[in-house]
Amino acid sequence: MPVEDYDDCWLRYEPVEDEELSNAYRRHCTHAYVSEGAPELGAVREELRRGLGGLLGREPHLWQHPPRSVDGFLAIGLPDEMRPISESVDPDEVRGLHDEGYLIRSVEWEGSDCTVLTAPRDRGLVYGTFHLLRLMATGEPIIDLDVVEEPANETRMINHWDDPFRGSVERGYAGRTLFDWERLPDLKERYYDYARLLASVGINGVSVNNVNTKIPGREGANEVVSGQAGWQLLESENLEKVAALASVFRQYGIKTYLSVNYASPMLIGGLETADPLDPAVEEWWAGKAEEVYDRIPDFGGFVVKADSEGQTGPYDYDRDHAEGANVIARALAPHGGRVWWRAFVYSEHEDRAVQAYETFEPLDGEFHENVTVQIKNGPIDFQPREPVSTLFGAMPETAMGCELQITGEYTGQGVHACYLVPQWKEVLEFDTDGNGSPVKDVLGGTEGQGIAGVGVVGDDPNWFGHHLAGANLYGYGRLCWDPDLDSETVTDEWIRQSFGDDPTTVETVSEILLDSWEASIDYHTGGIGLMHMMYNGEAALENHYDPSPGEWPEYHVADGEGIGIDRTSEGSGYVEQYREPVAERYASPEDCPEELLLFFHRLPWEHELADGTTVIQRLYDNCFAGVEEVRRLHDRWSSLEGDIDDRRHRHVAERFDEHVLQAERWRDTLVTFFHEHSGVADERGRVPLD
Ligand code: GCW
Repeated sequence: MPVEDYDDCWLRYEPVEDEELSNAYRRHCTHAYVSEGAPELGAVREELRRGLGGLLGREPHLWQHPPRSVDGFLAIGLPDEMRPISESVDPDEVRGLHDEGYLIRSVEWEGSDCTVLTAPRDRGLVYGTFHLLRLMATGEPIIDLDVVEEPANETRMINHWDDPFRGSVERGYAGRTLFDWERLPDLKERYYDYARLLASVGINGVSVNNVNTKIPGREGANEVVSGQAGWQLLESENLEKVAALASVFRQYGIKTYLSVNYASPMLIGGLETADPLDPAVEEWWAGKAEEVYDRIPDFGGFVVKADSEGQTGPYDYDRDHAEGANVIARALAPHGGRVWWRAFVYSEHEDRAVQAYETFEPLDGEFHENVTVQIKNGPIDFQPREPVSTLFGAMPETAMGCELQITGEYTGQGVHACYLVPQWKEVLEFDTDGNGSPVKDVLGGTEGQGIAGVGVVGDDPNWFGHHLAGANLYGYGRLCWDPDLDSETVTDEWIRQSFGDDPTTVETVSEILLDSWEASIDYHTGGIGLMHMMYNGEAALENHYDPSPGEWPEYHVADGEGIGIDRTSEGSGYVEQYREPVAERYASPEDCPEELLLFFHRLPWEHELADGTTVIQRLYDNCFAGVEEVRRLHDRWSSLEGDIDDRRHRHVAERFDEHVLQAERWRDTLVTFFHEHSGVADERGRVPLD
């Protein structure tokens, strides 16, 4: 296997400096009795060696039977696999846990302190092992443990937008794709380390290729590199490559998924049509599913982007999305597979926001049981802040998935520090009916539901393009597992495992992360509901990175009168898609949360907000405040020089330099744009700019 040099991220397992703590850890973890058999147990052993080897300076002694002559030991296995567990923990309690749950309990067994780690299934042992090592890596005690953990979401998936063969990653800011599709099925060590990172935060699914399986209008363009495109991963000769990756992920309890092109029956099967109601198409999908499961028995299923941004779909045959998805679902059902059908469909409606609901809500109950409708958190497209999609809570008869974006397409693209955990908390806590039905409960605990996050890794040595962006993948996984975790806890865990437990470092990095999102909203949007004002030109690197409000009049309708979109019943009517009393609150300019005001309302520039400030003045103030905040975070990071290793400190410091300049650029472009339309000067004399 080719050796690559890359970071360990939060799995650094730095030596425990506190002597008393490390002695306590050694007492309990120097000896480990780990059961045999399942591939996951290989992952458990490997992680114990690496984790305890790093934290305690020596690898554990792995036994094949209970060690008798020791003070303390770990017993890791399924309830009835070993006596230290079956005699200490009620097997029914363990079997009663969620399939992916686990239990860690301190017990006494035949005179020894035994830390039991057990679970109903092997992959629970993987998650439990990472939990135990996380406790030690964050300096937590491991005596008197009584941990019982179960995931809130069934599916906790990463959607890669990697273009196989081409090697690029759409909206990726961390180098090229991690997966070397030319060399696969040959494996790389880095694939295992990626699986470790994902499993350590409870991720249990990965779709390995871009949902844009065929670059529309550039037929042949992406074939330039090697004559193959994303949709061709479903071709027989490429399935062994997918199977090889699946064999790595399997060891860490992660299922592999593929993004497929809806016209695959034509592109791969040579059929004349991909009409979902055509028997030959039905047969083709069934045959293809058979072939995939022959090679990958635990394959997760297919992710489909259809009738969206140039990707073909059932509309080509005047079929609806349920008919479109169901033919693939029927093919996967015998194998336990699932279709993740994306609801990111918009085109003809003048208000893009209303379309997904109008398209999918009427189809509630029409999708087969093994179809999950995958819905972006907001009605537009991963903007710094959006209202939550009206579809959540509107399709009780349909399995739902929430799609979040871990890569920062609209929040600074791997250059700006922008921590998205607070955004995701806001989405998951959003009460869909004002009566205690938060999104997290709409999604949680139901077969086939869950969360899919657009991936962030690439082959950069730091994996993420920005060291602080690693916190987004970490936080994403932790929130998928337990959306009740608070942002501060998740942030603290990541910092301690990534940078150590120096109090100043922990406090400062936490502050930088937790304050970065609101700053990003302010300089990218003005902070009161505007969005989608970015450059959308051909230059890929600037695309969605630079400001260009003039390009998108339909997203703000700024003119001499005012700004904002009337989405009330007088306007596009989007607000009526929410249930009462949410709809009523958003429909009133007085009651609508200020941070979303101009998304729901069109207001005069001089409209007075609750504190008497006008809309225009608030826009100016927020844009300037956003830049001030970035400068402050920049200085906070500089103050850590010497506390964090030079390599990472300099890496982040350089990006903060660019971050300040780019934030200023957004501010200056937006305030000039607002001034040109409003003709209203800034009360503080900053606009018009000199
Ligand atoms: O976010 C937008 C991006 C596209 C992406 C698309 C989608 C993969 O600009 O790059 O395509 O949405 O979610 O399908």
